[in-house]
Amino acid sequence: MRQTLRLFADINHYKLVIAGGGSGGISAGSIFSRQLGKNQVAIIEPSLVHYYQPLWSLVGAGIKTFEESARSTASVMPKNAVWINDSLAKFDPENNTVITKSGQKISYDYMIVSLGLKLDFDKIKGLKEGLDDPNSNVCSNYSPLTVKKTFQVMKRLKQGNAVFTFPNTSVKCAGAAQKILYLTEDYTRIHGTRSSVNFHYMTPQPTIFMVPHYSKRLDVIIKERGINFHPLHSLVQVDDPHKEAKFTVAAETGKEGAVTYNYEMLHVTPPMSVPDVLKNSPLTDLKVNPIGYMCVDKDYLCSTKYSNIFGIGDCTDAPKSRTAAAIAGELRVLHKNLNLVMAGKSPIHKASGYSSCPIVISFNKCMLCEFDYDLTPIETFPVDQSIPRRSMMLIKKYILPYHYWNIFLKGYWKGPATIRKILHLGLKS
Ligand code: FAD
Ligand code: UQ1
Repeated sequence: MRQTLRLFADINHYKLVIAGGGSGGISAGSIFSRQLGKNQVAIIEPSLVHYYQPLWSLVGAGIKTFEESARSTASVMPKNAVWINDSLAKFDPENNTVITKSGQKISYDYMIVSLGLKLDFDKIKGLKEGLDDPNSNVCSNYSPLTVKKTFQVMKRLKQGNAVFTFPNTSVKCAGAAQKILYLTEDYTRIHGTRSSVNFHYMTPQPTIFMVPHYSKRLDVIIKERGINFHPLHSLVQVDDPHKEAKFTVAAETGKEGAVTYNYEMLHVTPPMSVPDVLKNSPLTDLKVNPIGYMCVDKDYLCSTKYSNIFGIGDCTDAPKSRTAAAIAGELRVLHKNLNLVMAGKSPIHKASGYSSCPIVISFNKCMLCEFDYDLTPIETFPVDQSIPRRSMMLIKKYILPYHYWNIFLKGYWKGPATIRKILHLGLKS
């Protein structure tokens, strides 16, 4: 008891607390710490390293190095912000406080929640064992602990089945599950082994991509390239000693049951979930969303329960496609709405649900998908972006990484809406 009192004696107070210092937390922290001044914004982030996760699709194919995707958290921390290098252990929004794992109690006037998603490799039986064995052919671009192995597996692939999976949960960057499929397929063409390898893409979803404008084109691409598409298939077990991946097949296929595929390469997109600290907090409502996302108003991005709390990025229930690009769009709205709330007014600015997914189709071409909450394409460039292009690959490979570290994280990028308006002037309605 005495210990507890002593730990809670020093309550640090900040005007704005940001829970999680990933893509959303650092960029929002940059904007608000610039505006509010020194030591007014605290960012709670346990990791010493910040990753540019979108680069991992290219790291997995040997196009970029893992080191290029990582920088120290200290180096990306906004200079006016206070970095609390700890994990958040409890939200207490009724008292405008949070408690960290080490027992620090922190109070705030306003809070932004940006805790991202956690990877649940352990929800697939045998998957972790397969991933952990450096000599196995099981890999995943989704974690900093596994992404470096993908290129090793890709180089070893000379024949047999190459199997790529999508989980039965929502994920960050849904497109990344298939980017690595196209890159591996292209790699075997470049190295003369394509005719000895069978490619399989397995997903519980009914279509290859959720936006019809792009999935129509992807259907043509996979057909032309001889990739086998297996909708309504969920990975349930990996038996790496026998190089077997087991799937359940949904009734709608007419072949309900289970199937097993042997593999010489297995790339897994793991199931993902909301960090427990958020899932078990008053910021969610498991009756509204059983997954435990933070409940936000999808237009205004504020908590549906607490008017001084906002959510951004992968951990909220705003029905967008979860990407860093979506965060850029959310930042524009969150910035304006939180300023209104700070001035005692109600939020009025509405999010469109903009998201973007650069689907890398080969070593030199990329399809830059952009769409909103309704899955309607809203393309930045005045060309049909469903056509894979070299120019889009140059953007993905060179412009976006530079832009992430130097512009986005510093809070200077709020999505391409303005560029889109300029480029479309007179060309499209
Ligand atoms: P994150 O950036 O994941 O940050 C969450 C932070 O919360 C982390 O730093 C974590 O340490 C911290 N945290 C967790 N628990 C706690 C706790 N208890 N206390 C305190 N802090 C905590 N997006 C694109 O736009 N384009 C792409 O091409 C693209 N490709 C991708 C490819 C791959 C392979 C992957 C994995 C992702 C890709 N993304 C892409 C998605 C993008 O990286 C994410 O959508 C984005 O990083 C989400 O930002 P966030 O702030 O919500 O979460
Ligand atoms: C984007 O804004 C962004 O993040 C900040 C990404 O993450 C790295 C992207 O992948 C994309 C495509 C965008 C959107 C940018 C343009 C130029 C359309």
